[in-house]
Amino acid sequence: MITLYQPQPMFGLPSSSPFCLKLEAFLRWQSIKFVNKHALPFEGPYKKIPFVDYQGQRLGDSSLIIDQLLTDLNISYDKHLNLSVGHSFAKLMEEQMYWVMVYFRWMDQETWPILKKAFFGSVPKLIKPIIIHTARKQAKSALYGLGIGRLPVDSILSKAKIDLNALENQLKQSTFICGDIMTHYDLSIWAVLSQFMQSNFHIKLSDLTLDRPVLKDYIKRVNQQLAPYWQNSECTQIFNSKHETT
Ligand SMILES: N[C@@H](CCC(=O)N[C@@H](CS)C(=O)NCC(=O)O)C(=O)O
Repeated sequence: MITLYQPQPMFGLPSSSPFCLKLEAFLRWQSIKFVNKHALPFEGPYKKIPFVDYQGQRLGDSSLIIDQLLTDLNISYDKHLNLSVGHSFAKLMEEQMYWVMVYFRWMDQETWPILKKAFFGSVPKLIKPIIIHTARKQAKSALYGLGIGRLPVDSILSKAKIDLNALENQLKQSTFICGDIMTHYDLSIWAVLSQFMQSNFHIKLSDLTLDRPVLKDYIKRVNQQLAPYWQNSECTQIFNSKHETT
């Protein structure tokens, strides 16, 4: 039995972290037995969420955990699938688009108060200002280090638009990112897109996806694949076939 550590559901999604959402989706989809425990990043081995207890060890990093499970459970994909394409787009979403999402959650004056309340609302009053100040400073410094934090907003958005165009063009050619069968790479992509296309936390990035039927249909296809594994759980409205993407 695996213990999956992640924060509580938020913003109309099972997780406001794409990495947690992806890992939970993977465990469910592969019918791997697990229990959810609420935790914060500083408790994890790399001071990030998600992390798991698995076979007596505490492991961090969602991709490393999934790779370990793929090996241990002998899960392999059909040779006709283009796994390199899946890997590349999953990384584009997790290493690039994720940070654009972080920027528009943490640095935008309109969204920051919403995020602050949601993330830090339950922190004790006495330490709340310092915790909030430190967390935002860390986000700002990470974004500056990556370069995104140095760009004007319009440039961040136009770069994100090019990335979404590339994803959309690829998905015009196949049902899922590697071909006709869903892989864990789809879970990476879906989990990031969900943060601004299926969440009730609207950020500027969400506006870029308004007129993108290819991405919307793709999200619905992944939702459909996952829906049977996500019953009797919290925040499952996205798996309802009537749920509308942004
Ligand atoms: N590569 C890691 C990324 C995990 C990650 O960045 N998690 C974020 C939440 S979405 C986090 O814990 N951030 C807290 C921090 O950086 O201090 C993975 O795949 O698990």
